[in-house]
Amino acid sequence: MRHADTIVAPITPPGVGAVASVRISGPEAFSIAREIFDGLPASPMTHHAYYGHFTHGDEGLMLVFQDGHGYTGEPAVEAMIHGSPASVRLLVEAALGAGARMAEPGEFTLRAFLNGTMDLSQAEAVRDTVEAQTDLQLRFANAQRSGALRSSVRAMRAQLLAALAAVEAHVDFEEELGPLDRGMVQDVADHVAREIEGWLSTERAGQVVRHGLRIALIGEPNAGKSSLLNALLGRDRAIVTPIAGTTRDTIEESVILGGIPCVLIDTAGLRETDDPIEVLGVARAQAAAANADAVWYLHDATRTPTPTPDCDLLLLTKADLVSPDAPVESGLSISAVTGQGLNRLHAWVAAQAEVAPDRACLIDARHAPLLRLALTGLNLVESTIEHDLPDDLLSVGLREAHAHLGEVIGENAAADMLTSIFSSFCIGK
Ligand SMILES: Nc1nc2c(ncn2[C@@H]2O[C@H](COP(=O)(O)OP(=O)(O)OP(=O)(O)O)[C@@H](O)[C@H]2O)c(=O)[nH]1
Ligand SMILES: [Mg+2]
Repeated sequence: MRHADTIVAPITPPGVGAVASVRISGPEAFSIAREIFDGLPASPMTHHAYYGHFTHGDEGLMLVFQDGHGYTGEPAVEAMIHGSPASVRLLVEAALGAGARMAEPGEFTLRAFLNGTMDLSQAEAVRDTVEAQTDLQLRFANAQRSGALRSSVRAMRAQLLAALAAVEAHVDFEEELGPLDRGMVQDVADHVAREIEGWLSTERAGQVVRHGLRIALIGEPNAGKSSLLNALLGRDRAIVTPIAGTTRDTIEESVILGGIPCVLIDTAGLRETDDPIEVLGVARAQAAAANADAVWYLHDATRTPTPTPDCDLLLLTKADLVSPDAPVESGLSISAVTGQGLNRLHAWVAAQAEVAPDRACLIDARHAPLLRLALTGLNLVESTIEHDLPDDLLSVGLREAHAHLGEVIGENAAADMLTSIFSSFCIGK
């Protein structure tokens, strides 16, 4: 798709820096660049930088991307100037005066998608890449940006399309072609379903990497919840005393555990009580447990074991007070005093985001529901074969799976869907 207008925006963050960059993209990018900059030759080479002076009073470099190259896939330049807010503003104003229009948030990437330099899953991964805060977020975003999901989806769609063509040919020309090879259709449906299930098995890890984990620390009074919070934070955040019922309100703190951004929620110890303040605290603790992604139940290992309520991980606290010969209960022994076992808590969190080393991961919440819809189409194919129903039902199922997979990569994407996806980008992306 060719765009009629030329857009401009800073592509570096606002504020003071050594260097700032402004991108101009569209059919008039070079002529506008020439009006505001004196260093561009008559036939600039793509991926080359030219030095010169800008009419607004700065000097710097102009990077050139010829049509079909560069980020947006259309003629574009990127000016590198001094990172002064005034210089950036004046350069953008000069470009606007020369006929450019201010770019909307995400509009450069929208053009890249519409010009075919990337599919929708890669465009989403661009957003995830620039927003990545942790190593894992960056690694998974990079895998998706390099096209891991795209190539898998395209291969699946090609197989579905081949099966669909065979089915439709038999529906239309049954007499000439004889009966359909349903075994072939079944094989394609099985194979694609397995591939989709492989992706869906990474959904939780992807969500954990993207959004992190909210972990509620739950247990009886004095179990050591606040001490564990402090030990994992590495600072004295919550009040710790030997008095049972010290913590009343919930206390939330962010911390990176095992490379994953976590929110730890310290809570009031669970017990029957007449103290009206503590009653409210216990209710908050129960609500925190219900709303968390994971519940760690802490039990004081120096006390007799009690039935453990439903939880994701049982922690036996105060391991430093327990003789090494004491019978070992099932659960992870930790000590907030000596730090014993804390590294295993980091490992437990990291394991929540684990996928096979050669696997990319579903990181965008938009993708898993579409993949599940595609699976529904494949289920229709399988039940049609199983119950020996007519061939047209095979077409319906294959078509459905093909279309929903297409939505993942933005095939035939509706304008309003694109608007909603790209509006979540920042200016200049
Ligand atoms: N030796 C030892 N003492 C600990 C450890 N963890 C906690 N304690 C002690 O146990 C007592 C209770 O600790 P807290 O962290 O306040 O327990 P809590 O679960 O937050 O208690 P509430 O807020 O009352 O529900 C304090 O005296 C702590 O010093 C540990 O690992 N080793
Ligand atoms: Mg406490």
